[in-house]
Amino acid sequence: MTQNPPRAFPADFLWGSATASYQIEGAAREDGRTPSIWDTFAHTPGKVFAGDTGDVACDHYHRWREDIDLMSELGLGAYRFSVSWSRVQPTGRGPAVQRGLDFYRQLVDGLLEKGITPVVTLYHWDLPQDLEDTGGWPERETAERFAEYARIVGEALGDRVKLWATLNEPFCSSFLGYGSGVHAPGRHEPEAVLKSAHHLNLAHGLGVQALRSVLPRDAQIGVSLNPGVIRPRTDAPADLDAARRIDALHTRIFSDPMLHGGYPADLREDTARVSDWSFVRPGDEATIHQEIDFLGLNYYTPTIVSAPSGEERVAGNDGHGVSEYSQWVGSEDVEFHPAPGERTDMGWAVDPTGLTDLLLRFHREAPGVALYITENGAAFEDKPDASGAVHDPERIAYLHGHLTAVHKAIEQGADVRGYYVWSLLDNFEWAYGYSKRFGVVHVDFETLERTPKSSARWYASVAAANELPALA
Ligand code: GBH
Repeated sequence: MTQNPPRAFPADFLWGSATASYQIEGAAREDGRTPSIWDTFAHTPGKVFAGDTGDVACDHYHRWREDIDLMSELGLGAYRFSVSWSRVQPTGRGPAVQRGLDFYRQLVDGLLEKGITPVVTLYHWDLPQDLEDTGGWPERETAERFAEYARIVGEALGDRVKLWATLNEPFCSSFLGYGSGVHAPGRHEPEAVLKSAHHLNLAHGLGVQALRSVLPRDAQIGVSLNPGVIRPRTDAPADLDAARRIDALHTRIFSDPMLHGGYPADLREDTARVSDWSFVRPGDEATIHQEIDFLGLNYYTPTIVSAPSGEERVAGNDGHGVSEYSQWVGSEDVEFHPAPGERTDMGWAVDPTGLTDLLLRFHREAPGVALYITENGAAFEDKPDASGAVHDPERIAYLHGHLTAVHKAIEQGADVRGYYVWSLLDNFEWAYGYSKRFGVVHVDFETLERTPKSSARWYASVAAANELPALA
């Protein structure tokens, strides 16, 4: 058996962990916070597994000091978290709530005291319900409100936070929120998928402008996307075409306007019977096309597609729950196939080669833009043993494989500056509630006790060495 040689990472590589506000904070009705679309959705019977909600979640809102101590003990150098819009600006409009901003200020100060670099994501899916009530992301006004919110948070934290991302995975907000409906707000409106994608893009562009206007010059501004790694099942032209269509919907609908200044022509053609795209106004594509300092990439598993074959298909399974509605507007007949290989508890195939491919794609497409893996990780059924310890060798193997894949991309020239494991804590896994555990730290959802899993110790040792060991 050949052993992998140890692999060193670049100096200054950031080793971090990531979370999102609705998934960990709880305190849903405290200090002036109003409901977001996820509060409404989770409290709607039948939408989330077992009726779980984020009302308490990991109670991070009250236990943030303990969580910072955990990161510090593990020696994690960076922490990516998101801000709850409705905690800071309760109706999504108008003046900010000081207590909301204070929470994030304290958190940031606590991180900085321990030498942990904070990375703020402004929007990780929890739109203030009031903004959904006036139409949500399919309405242009929502993008304008986002820019105002971005400025508020930028002004409040700009003296301390150097890394800023506008959105997390706009694909999920639009395609899963307004298409398949497995995410909040749970709507099924084909044209709204495209409109919301456009307004999320616009929110990004306007948000970058707003941040630039209030942040110091050395602030690094970017976005986290979850581009699909779409693979055709065969080399047959019809399968290649299916892959092209899904790549346009999953990835290029965001990355093309953000990085290259315009929507792909093939996407407009593929969706012509759903929309004439008249919601794109002159100048919008230029607004979306802001210079960014980094591109955050979230990766979990590749997607295998084919042209319609008449075989049984994995209908509407978006990897976050099964819906009878397809989110693939204009390409509803494309078939999705399980990727080969070992699977995580989400049913997602473990395939690190997709991560190397993804990094190299954007290394080529966005030369000069720093890359971060802003999420990567796996769900497994982790349980404490009799002694209370949690052993998760599958997660260690997953992380080892994917960090090897990151290193491969770096060797081939990709400018990867950091990696954030998803997630620091087991948390509210959206439509799956608390049934899926992505944390490197185990959370007992009865007692809220945190226990680092063996993967947390392993990851800490990699971070400390700045080098990937051979897998024992
Ligand atoms: C991320 O979403 C989230 O940012 C994070 O909050 C979440 O907890 C974490 O991952 C784990 O789920 O079938 O082609 O429609 C990842 C969501 C799941 C979206 C897989 C794309 C398959 C795409 N992704 N899904 S498709």
